[in-house]
Amino acid sequence: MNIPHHPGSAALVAGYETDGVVRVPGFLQPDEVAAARAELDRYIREDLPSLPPDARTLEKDDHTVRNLWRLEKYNEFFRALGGRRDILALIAPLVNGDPVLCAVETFNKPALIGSGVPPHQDNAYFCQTPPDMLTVWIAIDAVTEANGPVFFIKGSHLEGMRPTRPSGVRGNSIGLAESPAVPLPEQYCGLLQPGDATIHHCQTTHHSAPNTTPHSRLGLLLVYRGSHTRTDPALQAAYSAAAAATPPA
Ligand SMILES: O=C(O)CCC(=O)C(=O)O
Repeated sequence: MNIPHHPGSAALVAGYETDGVVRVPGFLQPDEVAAARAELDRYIREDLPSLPPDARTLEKDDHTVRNLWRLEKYNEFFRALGGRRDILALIAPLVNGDPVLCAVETFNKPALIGSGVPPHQDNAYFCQTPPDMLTVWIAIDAVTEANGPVFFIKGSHLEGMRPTRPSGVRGNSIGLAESPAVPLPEQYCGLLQPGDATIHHCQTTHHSAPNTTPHSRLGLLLVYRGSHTRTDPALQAAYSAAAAATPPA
């Protein structure tokens, strides 16, 4: 990781607090990206077939991986990555406390068939109060305008939780009841080179389009909360209902 003035870069913290999303170039070095990719390939090939269904969501072909879930539980390499001291030091000021690794997962967005992600706020899934929780979204493949980048609405994290509805999308079961009013050209598009990352707040509205290109758009996600957060029963009830409709959520 090569972040100016890390840990606790003032610019990074200020950008995150104002916008609810920041870009971190070079979050992983090229050799670290290559190691993560190799381990994901091996894990999908050798481990995934014998793991429970909650380890993944498949695309509509019922074969290609859309998401890997719970890598922190099922895989030592990714549990160790999520526990790296330099990463925890970067995250601590953003979650206003001691970071707890909650999830390591992927959004594979495979070539040609990668499905879209409806507009949502992650805290509809995480259900934490106060909302001191975030996602580090690391590009393993290049993310281009064409292959389904994630669009974020800057500042939306400051406006609280919006009404939700079940989306019916496998892997993203709960979405916003109403589409965001901000036009796409005014949203922040997370264009990334391999190893770059974005960090977004759990209330930041975001979404992505399907990938119709011949280029895969693999993202590796590390999710953290502050150790002081607690589950909000109202958010949890809405999430459980949506997840039951399209398992695993
Ligand atoms: O990778 C994507 O397309 C969507 C990612 C997402 O929804 C998230 O990071 O919470």
